[in-house]
Amino acid sequence: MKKKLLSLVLSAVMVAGLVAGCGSSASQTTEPAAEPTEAAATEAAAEPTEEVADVEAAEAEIAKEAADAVADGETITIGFAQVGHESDWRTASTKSCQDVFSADNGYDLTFVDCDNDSAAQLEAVRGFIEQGLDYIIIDPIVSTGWDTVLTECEDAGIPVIVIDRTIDDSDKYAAWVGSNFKTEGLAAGEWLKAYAEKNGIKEINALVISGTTGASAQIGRSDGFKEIADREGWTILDEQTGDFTEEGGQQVMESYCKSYDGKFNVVVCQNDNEAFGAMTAMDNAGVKYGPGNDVILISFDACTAGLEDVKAGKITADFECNPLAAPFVEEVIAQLAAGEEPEKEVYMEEHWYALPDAIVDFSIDGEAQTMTEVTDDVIAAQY
Ligand code: GYE
Repeated sequence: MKKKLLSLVLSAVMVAGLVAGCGSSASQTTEPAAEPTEAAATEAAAEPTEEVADVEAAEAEIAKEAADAVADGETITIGFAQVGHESDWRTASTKSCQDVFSADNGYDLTFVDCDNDSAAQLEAVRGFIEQGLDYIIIDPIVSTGWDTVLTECEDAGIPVIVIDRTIDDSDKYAAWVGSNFKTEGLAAGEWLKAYAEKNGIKEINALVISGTTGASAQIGRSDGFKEIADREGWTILDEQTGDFTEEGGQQVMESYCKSYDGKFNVVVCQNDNEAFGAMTAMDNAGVKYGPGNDVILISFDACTAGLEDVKAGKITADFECNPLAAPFVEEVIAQLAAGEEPEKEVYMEEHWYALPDAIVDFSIDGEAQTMTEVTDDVIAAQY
C-alpha cells in the first residue's frame, strides 16, 4: 500500500469522525472511522460544510489511489475466517466486511465461511498464514483453543484482528472490535424487572434458548441475564442451545412447549433467528406471546426482521448487537500499517428496542439506559 494512500485514509478517517460526530457507532478512546449515519449524511447533504467537502475530496482521492494501487498490484491482502451463515446478524457482518474490504477499496479479501466448525476455522487461519497474507481477521466461533494458532500468526509476523466474539485464552492479537455481551444480558434482565413491575407480574418463570455453546456471545448473554435472575429470585426453568439458528430455536421451543406447558411466562432467545423459530413453535402450540400476552418474548441482535417483529407486537423487547465492525477494523489496519498501536478493545454502540408500552426506565450498574421506540424509520435504517 502506498504511503500517500495511507495518509489520505488516515486524514479522511479523522474528518469522517468529525462529520459523523455523535452518529458514530462505536465507543472507544480514539474516534473511529465511522461511516456517517443516515442522519449525518442527510444533514450534510442539506448544508454542505467545509469538512464534508474535504471528506468528499479525500474519498475521491482515496478511490483513485486505491484503483491505482490495484492496477499496480499493491493491494492489501486480508483473510477473514467468518463463523458461518447461521443468522441475519451474520449476513450483515459478512456484507459489512465484503463492502469495506473490496477490490475497489484496494483490498484482496479471502473470505472463508467456517460453517460453525471450530476445526475448520483453525484450518482457515493456518491457510492464511501459508498464503502469507498481510492481515488476518477472525470472528472466533468459540472463545477458547486459540493460543497455538495465534502464536503461529505472531511467528509469521501477521497481525490478527478479532471481531465480534472474543478470544479468552490468548492476547496475541492486535485489536478486538465487538460488543459487550454481558451488558446485553444485563440489559435484558434489568428491562424485564422494570417491565414486570410496571405490569404487576410477580413471578418470573423463564425459558432460555441460548446461542452456540462456548461462543462468548452465548456466555455473556447467559451470565448477564442469570445475574439479574439470581438477584431477583426468578426461576430459569431450562436453558438449551438453539445454535443461533431459526431451526434450532424452533426445535428447542417445540420441546419446551411440551415439557413446560402452561408453566412459563418468559422466553429469552439469544438471537432473532432463534426467536423466529420459537414463534413458529409457540404458534403451533397455541401459546400467545408479545406485549400484553401470556408470554414475554425477549430477543437479541435487533436486525431488520427482528425489529419488524417488535413493531408487529410479537417480540416484546429486542437488545441490539451491532454487526457493522468492518469500518473500525479498517481503521485498525490503517493504524497498524502506519506503525501505530491501535486500541486493544473497541466496543460497538448498541440500542435497546421496544414499542412504547414496553419502554420502561432501567439502569445497568447504576447507569440509566435509554430505550428506542421501533418505528418504520428505525426499521428502514437498520441492517
Ligand atoms: O448474536 C448471532 C450470530 O456472535 C454476536 O452470532 C454474534 C452472534 C449473533 O449468529 O445472531
